[in-house]
Amino acid sequence: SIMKLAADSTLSQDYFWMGQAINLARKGRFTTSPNPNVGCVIVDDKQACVGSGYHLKAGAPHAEVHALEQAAEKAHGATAYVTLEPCSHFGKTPPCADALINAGIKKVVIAMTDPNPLVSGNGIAKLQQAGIEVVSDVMAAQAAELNKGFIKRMVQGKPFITVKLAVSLDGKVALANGKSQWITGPEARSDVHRHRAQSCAVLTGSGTVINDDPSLLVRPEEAKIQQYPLPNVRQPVRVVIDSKGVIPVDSQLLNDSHTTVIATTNQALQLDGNEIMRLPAYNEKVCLATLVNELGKRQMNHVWVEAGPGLAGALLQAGLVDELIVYQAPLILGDKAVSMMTLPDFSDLSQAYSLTLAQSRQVGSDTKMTFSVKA
Ligand code: AOF
Ligand code: ZN
Repeated sequence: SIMKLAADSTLSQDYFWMGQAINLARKGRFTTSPNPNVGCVIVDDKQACVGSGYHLKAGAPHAEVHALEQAAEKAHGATAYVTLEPCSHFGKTPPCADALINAGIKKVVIAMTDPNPLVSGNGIAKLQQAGIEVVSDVMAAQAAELNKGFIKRMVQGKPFITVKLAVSLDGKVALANGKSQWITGPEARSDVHRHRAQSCAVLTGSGTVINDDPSLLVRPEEAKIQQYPLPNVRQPVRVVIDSKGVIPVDSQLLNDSHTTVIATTNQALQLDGNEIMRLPAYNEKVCLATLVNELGKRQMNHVWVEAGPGLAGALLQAGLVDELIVYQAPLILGDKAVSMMTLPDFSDLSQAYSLTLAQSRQVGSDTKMTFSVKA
């Protein structure tokens, strides 16, 4: 009950401070990859915050280091709240567990263990061996939500894949004649830009490039992100699946100042100024599973897919989709229009893909639905 929660002050304090640490961690969401988002708050025995920080960029100091620097001697005897188990390894920076120990921290509250096999429990063990009390699993689900991509790559070596669809009320993505621009409203389009900005890669197919000639870049003025302009906001890598190598050489995404990766089975394809990723074929097209593994090897945590019904359906059938984000506009396009996914003709309802609705909210005049997809 509420009374019980209020009486159990340590528990409510832990939730309060971890909530603050998670909010801080979120500030790094446009910049930390391939590293995770991590926040840290240091609290003294009078429940005053004496230091806080978050991880901004791979190679730069970890969250704990910023918070300890701010706390200085006040860290002695204090409690540190960290959204991820403090690291125990020498990476681009020295171990945070050592920094916490050396600063005289008395207690460390952690949201979740670090899935990085180099750390994974070693950070907690190191702290405990130094006599520090460690409490774990405080707001674990909220912390994990922040690092879905990092966690998946650490555990499975592959990126987390989100497929985005903009559909009408009747689940259509384009008219029969191919016209599809602006099914959803400006607020939904801004939201898409914010997702792109948090992704390591934006994946599309040759059909989308041929039909729409998109740039697939994050346009800060459309994303409406408060932190923009940040010096180190990075554009996601654009990846185009072009199995046969047929996209026009004058396509926008081949001719701007950012590099595009073309995934192809065409051994002869040459493109100046962009990267060609030659992949094995599967049913005469790029093998999607190999592509996804390759993106994992390139340290991509989160891949955002903006593609037509063919690629979206193929990824779903290959069991490669982790999440589906559908923006549904209050428009009815009719049964001659193009459906959102190309899938085989099912004869039994048991063959249908069954998703789990994780979140639903209104974005402008559209509805945004987030579904998790079971592998
Ligand atoms: C922490 N606090 O703020 C972060 C952690 O190459 P490095 O030195 O930056 O280490 C990267 C690894 O450290 C990363 O894979 C993850 O396991 C952990 N990230 N750990 O204690 C932080 N960003
Ligand atoms: Zn660290």
